Amino acid sequence: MAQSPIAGLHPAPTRHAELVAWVERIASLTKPDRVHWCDGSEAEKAAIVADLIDKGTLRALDPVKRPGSYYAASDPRDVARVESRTFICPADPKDAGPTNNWAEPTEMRARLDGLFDGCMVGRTMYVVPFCMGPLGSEISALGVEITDSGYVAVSMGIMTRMGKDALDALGEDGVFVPAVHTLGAPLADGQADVPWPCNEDKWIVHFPETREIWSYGSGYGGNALLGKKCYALRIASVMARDEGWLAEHMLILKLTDPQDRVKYVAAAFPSACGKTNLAMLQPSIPGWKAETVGDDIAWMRFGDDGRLYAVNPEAGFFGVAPGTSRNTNKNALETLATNTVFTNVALTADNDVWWEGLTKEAPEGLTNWKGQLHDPASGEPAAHPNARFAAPAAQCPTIAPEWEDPKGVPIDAILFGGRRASAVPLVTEAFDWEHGVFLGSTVASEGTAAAENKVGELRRDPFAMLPFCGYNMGDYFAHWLAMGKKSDPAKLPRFYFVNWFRKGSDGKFVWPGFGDNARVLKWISERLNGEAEAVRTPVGHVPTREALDLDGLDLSEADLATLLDVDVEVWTEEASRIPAFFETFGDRMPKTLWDQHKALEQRLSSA
Ligand code: GTP
Ligand code: SPV
Ligand code: MN
Repeated sequence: MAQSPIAGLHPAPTRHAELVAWVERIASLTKPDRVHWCDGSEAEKAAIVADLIDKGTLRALDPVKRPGSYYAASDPRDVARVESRTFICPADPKDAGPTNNWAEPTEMRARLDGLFDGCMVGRTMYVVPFCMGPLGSEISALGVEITDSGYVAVSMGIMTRMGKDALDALGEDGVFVPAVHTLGAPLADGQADVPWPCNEDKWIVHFPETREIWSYGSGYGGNALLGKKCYALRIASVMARDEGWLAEHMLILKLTDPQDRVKYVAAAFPSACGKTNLAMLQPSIPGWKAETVGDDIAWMRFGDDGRLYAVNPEAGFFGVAPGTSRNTNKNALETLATNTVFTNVALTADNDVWWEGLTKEAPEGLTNWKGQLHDPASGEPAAHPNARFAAPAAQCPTIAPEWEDPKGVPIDAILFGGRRASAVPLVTEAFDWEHGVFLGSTVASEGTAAAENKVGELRRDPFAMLPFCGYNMGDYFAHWLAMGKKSDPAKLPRFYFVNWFRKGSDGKFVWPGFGDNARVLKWISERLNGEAEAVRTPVGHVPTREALDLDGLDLSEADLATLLDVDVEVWTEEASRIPAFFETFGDRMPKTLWDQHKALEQRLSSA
């Protein structure tokens, strides 16, 4: 083989011929100045960080207040996932379904060939081997991300098991998902770099049939850290469909009651709707303990005992900063005391970080995420609403001892939720698995800053997977229904629908949320034990006033009515909006869910 002119391409630290050939192919297409195979060591991280500090991408935070931590501010045009630029490209558009953008795969490949040709000129190409899930677990899966962003390489080191161990796990012929990422900002000879290179044009592309990922033009979050949404949800959901498991946008939580009885809970809430916060919850009720297994993604499969086991495929938290405080989520704050990368938060005069909600008043002399002196009178926030932290999960004070257990944890309850100012009660229990799947399929939520869609506008986000399902969502519903037939009904988790975001006539949240969400978890846990009362309503079982532990809460009778009463008129209207959504899936929509809709209408009309 001819020696490549690209520095660092040879020798490769692996005998995996297919991997080496792929890296050579991508290098000859993208034409980087040099190639670096990441080993995941501390020395390597220090070297990449030093280079990023040199370029102005990262800034070291105060080494006493925030050891090992860095600050980055993105280009203002690169602040969140870009759903309009995200594509799922199977041969048949029907297999992508009505909720995904699709492009003909041959045409898309030709387009990508053009975009990636020379895209890394002047830059280093990092080869980042990673493992999603605990190393050595049967549930885990391997990937290799090629990226020309040092920030992405460092972030992947926090968010995944990255480096030599993952490469070793691949051996000489292990299966990996190839993921190519570029900022789309080649540097001509002598051209000065910018702190946050990116391209106006962005393409986040998935080929589910060949299990490949190509990402162009963005350096932010889910667009660029390809192990996360691109692999662990979009590609993994396709693998899961084919292999009979589930890849979900869910937190995983361990709940221990005062009698030391343990329940494991998974919960799917749309982006920026409370997963990280519930996963790290500090219960406000005495005797109850909550521990964290995962905050964003769950991979679940049935064990030999017929129970559904979940693992967190990630090794870090990429969480929303704004709104995080001692009062709302002290465990998150303790997690990010060290070794954290903050992006698009505000910088304090003494070289620490700040965001809206961290403290009541903004400190003097803040630099906002755009690099300007913050003016509190401007009405503009100092931190971008989608500002985030990347921190190692192991640093979380409430991390569960079993969070890396290769067999996962057995799930007792699956929660759905979203931001709903009206209609949806605090908590509802599904009648059975099929009704639970129906509830998941109809999730709607008010938009957040996590993606570029309109903030506040209500949209359907079934199973909180709208932006993350790698195939036809009608088929996805059918897959969930089929999963429910794989085990004894008594061993299946039960489904619940929660809503922390109900607003009163004053426009304020009625429910205190955060640590008080433990009260809802308590009811769920007691329901699972057959100990708590409920009212049967047309939409499901809702707690009686007495069954919900409201001790010490200041809620009026009117507040409780808002939180717990099911208004038949409002729900008849809600139900009438479901068919238009279901119809978009045509013949891919399972009849079972249409039957569920009909049954809901019948329960409403006879209520
Ligand atoms: P992604 O990482 O985007 O998938 O989001 P997430 O679901 O993990 O959301 P996260 O927990 O980061 O919450 C997003 C925002 O919702 C933060 O600003 C939180 O402070 C706020 N939030 C979370 N839980 C509650 C709650 O119980 N009540 C209220 N009112 N706000 C909450
Ligand atoms: C989300 O948007 O659901 C996130 C952040 O968790 S990102 O990694 O950017 O997808
Ligand atoms: Mn998420």
